[in-house]
Amino acid sequence: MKNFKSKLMVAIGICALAFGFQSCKPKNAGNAVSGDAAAKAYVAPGKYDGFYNFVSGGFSGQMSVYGLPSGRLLRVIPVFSVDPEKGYGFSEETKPMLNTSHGFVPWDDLHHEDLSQTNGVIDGRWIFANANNTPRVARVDLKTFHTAEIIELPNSAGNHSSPFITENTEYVVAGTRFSVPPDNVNGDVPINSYKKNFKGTISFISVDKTTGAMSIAFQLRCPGVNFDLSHSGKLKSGGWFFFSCYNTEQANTLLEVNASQRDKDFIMAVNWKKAEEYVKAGKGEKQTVKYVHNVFNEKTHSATSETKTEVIVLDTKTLKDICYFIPCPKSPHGCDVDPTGEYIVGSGKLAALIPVFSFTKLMTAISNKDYIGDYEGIPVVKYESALYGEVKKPGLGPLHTEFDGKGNGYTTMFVSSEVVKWNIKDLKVVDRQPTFYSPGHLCIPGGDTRSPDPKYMIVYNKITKDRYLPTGPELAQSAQIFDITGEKMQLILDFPTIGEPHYAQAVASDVIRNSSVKFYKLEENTNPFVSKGESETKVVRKGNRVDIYLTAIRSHFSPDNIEGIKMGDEVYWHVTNLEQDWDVPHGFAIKGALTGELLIMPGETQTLKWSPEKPGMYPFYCTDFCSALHQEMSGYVRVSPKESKTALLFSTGKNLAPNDSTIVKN
Ligand code: RUQ
Ligand code: CUA
Repeated sequence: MKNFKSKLMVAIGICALAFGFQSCKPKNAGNAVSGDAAAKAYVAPGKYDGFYNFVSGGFSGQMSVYGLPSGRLLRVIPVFSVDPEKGYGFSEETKPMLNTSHGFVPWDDLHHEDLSQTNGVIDGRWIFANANNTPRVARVDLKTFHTAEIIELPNSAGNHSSPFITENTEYVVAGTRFSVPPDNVNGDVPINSYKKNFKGTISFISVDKTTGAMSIAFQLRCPGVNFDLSHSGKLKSGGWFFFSCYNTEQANTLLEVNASQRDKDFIMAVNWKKAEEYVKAGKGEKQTVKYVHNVFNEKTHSATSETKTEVIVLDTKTLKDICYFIPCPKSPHGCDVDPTGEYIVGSGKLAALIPVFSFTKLMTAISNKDYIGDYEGIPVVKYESALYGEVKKPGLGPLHTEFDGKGNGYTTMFVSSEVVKWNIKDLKVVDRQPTFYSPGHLCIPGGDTRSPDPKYMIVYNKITKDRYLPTGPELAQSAQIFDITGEKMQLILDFPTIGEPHYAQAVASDVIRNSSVKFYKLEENTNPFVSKGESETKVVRKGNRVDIYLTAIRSHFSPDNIEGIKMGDEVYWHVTNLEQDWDVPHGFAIKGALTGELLIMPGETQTLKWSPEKPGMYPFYCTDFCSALHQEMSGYVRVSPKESKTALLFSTGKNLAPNDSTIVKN
């Protein structure tokens, strides 16, 4: 309660400063929608949206895909959390995707996404996402909208400033939010030895140009601060990365007070080309660690999980010319780079202005050694020497900025609940519009790339309050679409989101939709348990392991009568969907199974593990309404006591030989 109060006091304090004790929230939410808004958001039935919007799911651990401007939910992609709807994390083939050095982790907190780029332009191949809690980075393949790969990050905790990519997707970069003792030393130390023992780490994950395969190229060992957000440079600043840092006080308790002491924290500028040179020159230390790398194979339809034991670490204290600190007022959150690569915007959560730094000035300051000192061995550039200028009185609680490529930045104001458009050259506010309420991230298609596609801007709000019909204490979070084709931003639609949205990205639908996979070719299926036709189906017992090779096609399973399963058996249902047509998945569920269902795409094989709990009759059925006779798509499996003599039998379309004593007589 006390904490909440003090937070409130800070907020009210800032409010009072800027607005002379007016209320922070807009007086009356109303609908704030005017004129032709409905027409602008309307996508006629049967018509496609012009954009895909990939929205992080926050504590749902998933990513959702919306159409813009309609706000229609198209898909939820399971990434870091198990998903009983799709069987992700429940099927034997997908379980390894959620393996970590801590074991199987069925959940995470997904905050940020970044679409792959070629020459600074979104290329529609992959989208990367971060797991905040158990540090990982995922790659989702946009041909299939499936999670293709997940890599764990050693020496990290609270993988928040992640994943952000370079202009040609050479690297995905991930900075740790919590500094912690490195993995190869004893972490069993007093918490108040923070200043001595805790370190920050930034990971550079390389991405294979053709396959997208990720691997940790190197890590930077940095001072023990909290890295919050990040963006790569572009064009002239292309070889650089920028990270916002807070808690430069290095507090280890009551951060809301103790990490808000300094007037300025930092943006850390990282010369990654230089870091690359040091790695090539063998300047990195090999550190023994343990992390896991999981890869999904589209031919076997199965994931494999591999444990890695080594990482290369560069020490930024001793290796000069990699990192520089730029002072940035007050607990910066967002760290954004404009499309030209010249301007770097830091958004101090507690600051009453937005500083805009100049890359050119930064370079001059560095070559002139225009420093005010150093912070743990890293030079601190003089604020004024890197500063292009400040946006004055932009609003309260600036968080994130995106760009329209026409010379404007758009910044969300968490405390004053608004989005503010400002001109990058003269730093004057051009327009401000209320949002409902307390916006976090925002997104313009391509808004963090060299070439934005500025038709819409979407704002993702943290608080929904009175925007929707009440649904108990918890309301769906709210996104709002603004038309930004004119000088003034125009609100055109609200839509609810899955989980809590943080960053989101959008791209014109043509960049992705034409390469979308429609179904998997059955002849290319190399899952070891595939059945390529009904003639290949079988039930095989080895000790107490039973493998059931099953097929699904409209509208039956083969086999659909199975007897001879016994108590103590471990049963593996390997279901192959024989369909070779778009949009004909089959589902598979069996009574009492302690997992989810399977949802099997055409041409795919997925496996459900089942250990029956008691003898009896167990129906199984298809869970996806696949044809007029979907309700007929079912079967029975008989489970007998361990010591019974019930023979192993399976069939489709004919009755099994009567199995004697167990026939129920009336
Ligand atoms: S955060 S609301 Cu990206 Cu996790 Cu800023
Ligand atoms: Cu297959 Cu319903």
